[in-house]
Amino acid sequence: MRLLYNNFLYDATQYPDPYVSSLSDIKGLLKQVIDSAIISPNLIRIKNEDIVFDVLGLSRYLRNTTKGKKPKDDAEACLNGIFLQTFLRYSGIYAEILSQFELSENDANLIRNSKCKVFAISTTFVPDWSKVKKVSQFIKKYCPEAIIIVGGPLAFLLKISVDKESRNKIVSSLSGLVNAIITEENGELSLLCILQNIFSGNAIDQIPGMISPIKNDVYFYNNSDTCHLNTHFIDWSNVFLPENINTVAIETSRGCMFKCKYCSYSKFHAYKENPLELLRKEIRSLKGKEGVKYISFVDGTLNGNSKRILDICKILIEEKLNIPWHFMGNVKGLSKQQAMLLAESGCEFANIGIESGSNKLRQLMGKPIENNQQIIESFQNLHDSGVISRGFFFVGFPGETEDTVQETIDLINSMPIDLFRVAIFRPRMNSYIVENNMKYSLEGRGYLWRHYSMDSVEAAKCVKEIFLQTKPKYDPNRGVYELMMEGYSRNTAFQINEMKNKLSQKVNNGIFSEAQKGSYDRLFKRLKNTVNEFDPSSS
Ligand code: B12
Ligand code: SF4
Repeated sequence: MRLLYNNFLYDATQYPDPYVSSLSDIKGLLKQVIDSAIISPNLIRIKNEDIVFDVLGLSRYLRNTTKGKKPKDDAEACLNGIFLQTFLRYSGIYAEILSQFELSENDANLIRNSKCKVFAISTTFVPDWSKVKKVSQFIKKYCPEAIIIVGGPLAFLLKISVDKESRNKIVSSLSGLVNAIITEENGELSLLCILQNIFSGNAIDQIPGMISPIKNDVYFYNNSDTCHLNTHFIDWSNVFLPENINTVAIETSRGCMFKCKYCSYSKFHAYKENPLELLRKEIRSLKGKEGVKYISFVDGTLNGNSKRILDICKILIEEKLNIPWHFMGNVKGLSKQQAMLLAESGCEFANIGIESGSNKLRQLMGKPIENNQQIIESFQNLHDSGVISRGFFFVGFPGETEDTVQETIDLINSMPIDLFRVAIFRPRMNSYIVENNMKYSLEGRGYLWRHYSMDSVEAAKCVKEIFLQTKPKYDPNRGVYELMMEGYSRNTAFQINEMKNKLSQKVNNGIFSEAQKGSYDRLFKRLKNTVNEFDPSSS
């Protein structure tokens, strides 16, 4: 719970905004955002207990209180490190992955005792530079002679969108800690070049594609280096997966062919497809890989190219991999044939960006969806083929009003959707909308913003309204998928999630009053029985 709050506070206070005059203003407004939206759809507070849960936490709590067992947290293998490790191996250089996200005391020992003195930090999941500084300080503490190289999406932004003054500030803050910042879209070639120079005892302060914080000099390539996705595939039989990893990520293309105006990803990454023969080899290498229960395709829009997605499904079928998978995609071209092949090849979840039930608002967003009928038909196709459909919406794009929110509610209630999520709009740095903020009278960042038709506090209230006025199909983070990963059957996972949603809806509708107490208690008891009927922790 605290983590969630921290994320919110962090986000807004990081970028104090002209339209709120003081930190207490920020905190006050944030509290309104949080109180309006988050407690209801994502979390539930259990009566007489001062604990707030998401659905996975709740199911574990109910089980643990009766059985006293503590389940482990599973995790997904992230591709940033694995991809670079694979690339370096192809070039004859051995690299080890130290940690996916946080560094622990165990890592401190590894750093201290390691013979290796070159460390690469990836910024793939890092939203700001303070984290890079913290990680570099951690490494230097245990290995003062470490050579630290930073790369990935945040570093790429230094080249393409950060002004000179801000760039200098960032770079100087890393002076004495970081030896090279690779600013290429991919950066593998620069990394290889730096490593070769280190191994042959040469200086590394003037390599194309990097910034040297020591000299505060920039050596950009004129053209971006190429992405090695076209020539390399990840051979999973050679990748070490820690015990808690049950899902592997696969990327078959980079960039996205669409240009939604709120998106910060597609703008700088031209769409590139990986040859499917490499995918076939990668899939083959996964066969029999221990511990892998799931595949997560991380392409921006896996089914954006309607012909290619059929070929991908055919490869999965021909290779008889038999591992369930999920993807992020679009309704465009999601025909009966596509849905059938998705199902036959093991696709379990289709995560589809819909964003809004208003045709007009979607057009303003530049979302490649023709009309609500197209959404309904494609979800029907998924439903008929047995793939779980999960629709993603958000509230607050400029132009959003109470009426467009009502259209979203009406669409969710009228479409054959299995699960959905609704988020509050967040203006993303480098998206079209932020770069053209004047056009929308858009001010603010993170979860604190306002524009000509709405502000984030109102958007948060609308998220809650959508949750309260729709069927109980809301799927929070750590929801149905994670319950299934824990061993619950699809049916049971859906039941648990629905009951949690109904409970949250009742709580928000004042069911805690004495007169309605019985209804809450009955529902809670049923939830408890369902959770305990099957005990995944013993499976
Ligand atoms: C999948 C995904 C997730 C999944 C990850 C699950 C998994 N199993 O991997 C989940 C849902 C968990 C997730 C979460 C988040 N994500 Co995310 N995610 C992605 C996504 C779609 C794919 C990432 C990926 O695997 N790419 C494939 C790999 C091979 O590419 P790569 O990591 O970019 O690495 C290449 C280059 O960047 C470079 N490179 C990377 N690191 C380094 C380091 C060095 C030294 C060098 C030389 C090169 C280099 O080389 C690699 C090979 O070419 C990207 C968007 C995208 N399509 O890339 C967003 C993306 C990475 N996510 C993003 C964000 C912001 C987040 C969150 C912070 C969101 C949030 N607010 O909670 C969280 C952070 C999670 C955490 N715990 O810290 C942003 C990052 C922006 C940035 N850093 O500037 C991205 C780019 C999306 C966006 N909005 O633009 N995410
Ligand atoms: S489809 Fe998704 S990844 Fe592509 S531009 Fe739109 S939001 Fe971005």
